[in-house]
Amino acid sequence: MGHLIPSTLAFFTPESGGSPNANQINGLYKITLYIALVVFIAVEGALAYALFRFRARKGAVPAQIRGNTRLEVGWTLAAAVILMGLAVLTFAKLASIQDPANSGPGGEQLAGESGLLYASAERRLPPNGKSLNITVIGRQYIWQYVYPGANEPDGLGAPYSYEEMVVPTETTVTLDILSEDVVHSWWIPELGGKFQAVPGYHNYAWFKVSKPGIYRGQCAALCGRGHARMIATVKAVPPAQFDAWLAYQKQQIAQANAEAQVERAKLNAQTGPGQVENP
Ligand SMILES: [Cu+2]
Repeated sequence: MGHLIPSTLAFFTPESGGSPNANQINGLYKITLYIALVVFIAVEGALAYALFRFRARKGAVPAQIRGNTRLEVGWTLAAAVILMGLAVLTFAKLASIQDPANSGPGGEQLAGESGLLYASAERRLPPNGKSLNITVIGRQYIWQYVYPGANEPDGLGAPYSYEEMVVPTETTVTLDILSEDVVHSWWIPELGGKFQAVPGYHNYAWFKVSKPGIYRGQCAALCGRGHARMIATVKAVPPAQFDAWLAYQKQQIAQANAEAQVERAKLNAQTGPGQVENP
C-alpha cells in the first residue's frame, strides 16, 4: 500500500527521470496536482455530505436560503489566491526548466569556443557557456542528428546519425531543432519538453542525462502517413564511449564519401551513350 499511491500517481504525471528539466516539469506538475486533489476532495466531500445530510425526507420542509455573500466572496478569493500562488511558483521554477545547467564533472570535456557556441535570445547556454550542440533535423519520416566536428568551414563532413542519437552522460546537450519539410515535433518524454520542428525556424531545447541508458520518443505532430514510424531514441553512454562512437561515425562517413568520389570519377570518365552528366 505504501508505494501503491505514488505508482498510481505516476500514471497521471509526466514521465521524467532522464534529465533535470524533465524532473522540474514533473515536480511542478505534482504540486499543481496535489493542490487540485485537495480542492477536489474538499468540494466533492462537501457535495456528498450535503446530499446525504439534507436529503429529502417525508414532510420536512428545508430552509429556503438565497445566497451567502461571505461564502461566495470567500471561495472566489480562495480560488484567486491558489491561482496566484501557482502562477508565482511556476514562474519561479521556469528558469530551471528552460535554462540549461552546466555539465557534470564526469561529462564530456567540451571546449569553450568551438565556434558552435553562440547565444541568442532564444538559444540558452549553460552558465559556463559549454554544451554539446546537436542539430536535430526533422523530415518525412526520420530524424537526423548532426554533431559538431565538421572538417570544412561550411559544415560539410560533420558526423551525423539517423533515428538514434548518441550522447555522453553528465553532459549538457543543447538541441537546435529544425525541419526540412513539414512540422514535426521532437519529444523524448523522460528528457523533458516537447519542441516543434518547423521549416525555416529554429527551436532550442536541452537535456542532461546522468545515467547511461536508452530514452525513447516519437514524433509528436502528425506529419504525414509515415508519422507513426517516425521514432526517436536517445542513447546515453559514458563520454569515452561517445568519443569512440563519434570517431567511428566520422570515419564511416569519410569512407563512404571517398567511395562515392571514386564512383563519380568513373562515371565522369565514361564517354558515349552511357555518360552521366554531372549537374
Ligand atoms: Cu514527424
